[in-house]
Amino acid sequence: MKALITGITGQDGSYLADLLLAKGYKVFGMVRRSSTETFERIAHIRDKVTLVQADLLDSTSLVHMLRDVGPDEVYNLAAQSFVPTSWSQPVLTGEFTGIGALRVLEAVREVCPKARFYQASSSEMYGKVREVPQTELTPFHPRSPYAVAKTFGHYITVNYRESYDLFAVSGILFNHESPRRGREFVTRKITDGVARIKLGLATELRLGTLDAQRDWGFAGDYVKAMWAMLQQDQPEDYVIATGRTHSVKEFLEIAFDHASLHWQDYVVQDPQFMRPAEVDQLVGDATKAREKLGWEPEVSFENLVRMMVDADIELLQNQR
Ligand code: NDP
Ligand code: GDR
Repeated sequence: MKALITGITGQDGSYLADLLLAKGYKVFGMVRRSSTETFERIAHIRDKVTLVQADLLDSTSLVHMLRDVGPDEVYNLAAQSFVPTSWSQPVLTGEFTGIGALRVLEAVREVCPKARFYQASSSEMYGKVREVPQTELTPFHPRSPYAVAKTFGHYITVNYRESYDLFAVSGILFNHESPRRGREFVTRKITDGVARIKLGLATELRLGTLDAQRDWGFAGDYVKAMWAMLQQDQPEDYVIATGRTHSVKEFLEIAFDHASLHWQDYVVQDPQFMRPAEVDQLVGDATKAREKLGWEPEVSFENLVRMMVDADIELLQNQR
């Protein structure tokens, strides 16, 4: 089996590549041209995957890539994925995160319509939530240009499935984190901050709202659900979540406590990290995934936080 992953250099792409290699897939990864390589997260599997240059903005490059690879499965994980950047670069976010998904779907329809397609949709689409917890049937109310773009990506996936009979599915994933998470996202920002403070490299940690709540899981668990969705008889959409919600404050408490520190001594609230619009209480109901995919999250919230703190301390110690 051949799988193509867009966004292989990102958090999820790297975990998905690990999973698919372990299952015996030949793994191809789409990478965009850059003056410096961004292959840190796939350094450990660099000789096991084949990288192909293409860009979400360039339809021709996507068509050529699919012709060269001839994939059985396509996972579209590439996107501008940071919510605050979507306010400062809304058009670019729409192009990458929204229309980018359409370009990949169009290329699949033209080149390899029998390939199975996965779209990385997001709980951010629920935004100003209509019900708690959220299911596959909960209406969307996106609250950022990122979420609006993801909502387009979601519906265009559903539309291509219904219009062209593609095996196209959308995974509505709630936040998932790991030691490979980008450092600007709040979880990694905190665990990196704890590690810096613990090792005497920083004296404070500047954050936005501490009352925000999220349904946080472990990325390594979530990529298993992506794969499982493409192994079903019928293409359907699934919510993937833990069903539990925690505040930024709770994350801080566990992370600092794990390093024997008190967060109140170091955390400073800074208006520059506040958002023009926040989402409400995001908490997912993954009953369908549990029943149909047999999927369950394995890493608890507490263990996720501790895993990330340990990894960041180790990383910084090794750099000394
Ligand atoms: P990351 O930000 O870590 O990775 C994004 C990837 O997209 C990178 O590989 C990046 O490449 C690539 N990319 C961005 N723009 C382009 C482009 N124009 N052409 C080609 N590649 C591009 O995201 P995650 O791994 O966390 O998330 C994966 C997907 O899942 C994203 O679509 C995200 O929006 C979505 N999602 C994530 C959730 C989460 O909690 N992590 C939850 C729900 C959805 P480069 O290395 O060159 O920058
Ligand atoms: P999110 O993740 O917006 O949920 O999107 P992020 O970690 O950026 O924010 C989570 C919450 O924490 C609050 N917060 C801060 N956030 C950041 N980044 N930096 C801070 O200093 C800070 N202080 C408080 C935020 O206000 C927010 O409420 C992630 C991305 O991976 C998306 O691509 C994905 O679709 C969703 O998760 C599900």
